[in-house]
Amino acid sequence: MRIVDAKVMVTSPGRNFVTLELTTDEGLTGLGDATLNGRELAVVSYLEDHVMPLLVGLDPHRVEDTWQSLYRGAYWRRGPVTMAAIAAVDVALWDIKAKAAGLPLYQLLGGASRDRVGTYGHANGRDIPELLDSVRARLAEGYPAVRVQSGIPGLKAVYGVSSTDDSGSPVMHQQARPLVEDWDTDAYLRHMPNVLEAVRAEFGPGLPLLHDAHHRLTPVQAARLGKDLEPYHLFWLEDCTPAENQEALRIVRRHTTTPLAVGEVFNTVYDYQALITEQLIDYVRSAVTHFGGVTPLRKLFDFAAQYQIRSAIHGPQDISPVGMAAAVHLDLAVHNFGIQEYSGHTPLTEEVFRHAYTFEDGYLHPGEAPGIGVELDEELAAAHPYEAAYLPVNRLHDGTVHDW
Ligand code: KDG
Ligand code: MG
Repeated sequence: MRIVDAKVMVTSPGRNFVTLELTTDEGLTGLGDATLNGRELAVVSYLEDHVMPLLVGLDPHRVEDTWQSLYRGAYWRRGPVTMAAIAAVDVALWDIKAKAAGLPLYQLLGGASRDRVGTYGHANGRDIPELLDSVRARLAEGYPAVRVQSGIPGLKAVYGVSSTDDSGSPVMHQQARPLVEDWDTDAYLRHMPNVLEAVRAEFGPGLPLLHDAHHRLTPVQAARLGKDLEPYHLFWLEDCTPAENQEALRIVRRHTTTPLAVGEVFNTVYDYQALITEQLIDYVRSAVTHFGGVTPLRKLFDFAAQYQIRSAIHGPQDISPVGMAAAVHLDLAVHNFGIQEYSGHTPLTEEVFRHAYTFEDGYLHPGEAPGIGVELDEELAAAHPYEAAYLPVNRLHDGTVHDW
């Protein structure tokens, strides 16, 4: 079998998604997600100008070899643009291989290690009463675990909190420049224990609760937050410090038993090296889409398993249903699965990307369709073309740019 065609499509059924499609001489097609939120067109160019011309004529069964040649062959390794492009190729090749075998992808990854995949949903509120309502809504939808994000008194805008969208997805502003949000770390650190206290008082000790600090704290601030939240027994505290500095987590870890989750902006195993070998974290959070695909993410999970660290694949709405499908196959197959982030997609997105994976009573299953189980409606996708959209930027009260 040979690859005879490669094309990349950008569609915006509510937000932008980048999809690679590979076609073989036997008529099989494979899809891969290459969506990099707010920088989509850079990945399109990387694929169209530098990767797709190299794929035509290759044997699609050579998944590992193709991955290695794209990673090592470019000389310029790593980085989100490169790894999103490689991820799309990797997932499209796995899709073709599994379709050729007539099996759902999870069977090629060793088969199911569990019956269904547990998820967490997002609850947001501008204040505590609104957050409690949002947690109630997630529980009514069946979610077994909930991430809680709350507005902070004195701040106009807070990450993850939208007045129009209760799904928990960060707001994308359809305009030429990013919106500016405000931030005050002291106010946040004072308020978060009240938030968790109120949520625990309302929903009891048994509900797994997560919180995302979104890289906004210094190591010592993160250590304080972890300690202050210990009475509320978080499932995890996510991205407490800026991700570039692995050593920061040593300080945090020394001071708190709150479990730590890191990695949604990481793109290779090297970003995790000290975090895993020194057991500084409890969950690895990379997305199939941003980590170079199923091939390296499987290796990361196996490496993490040696240190009792579990998987928690990043699954915001800016991962397309193609990336989500690949994630759910991995979730079902790996032994050290932890939890899957999931907040669904808009009805229009679900029409553009028809998928075999299902979400029932808070649990996902990849389905039994051969491959990753996603079909793209190209006509509908083309009817919703790319729209420039940026994540907000974050500034302190004096105007200084802060981590987002
Ligand atoms: O594009 C940025 C989002 O993917 C990110 O803000 C979502 O932090 C996030 C999460 O945990 O899902
Ligand atoms: Mg996050």
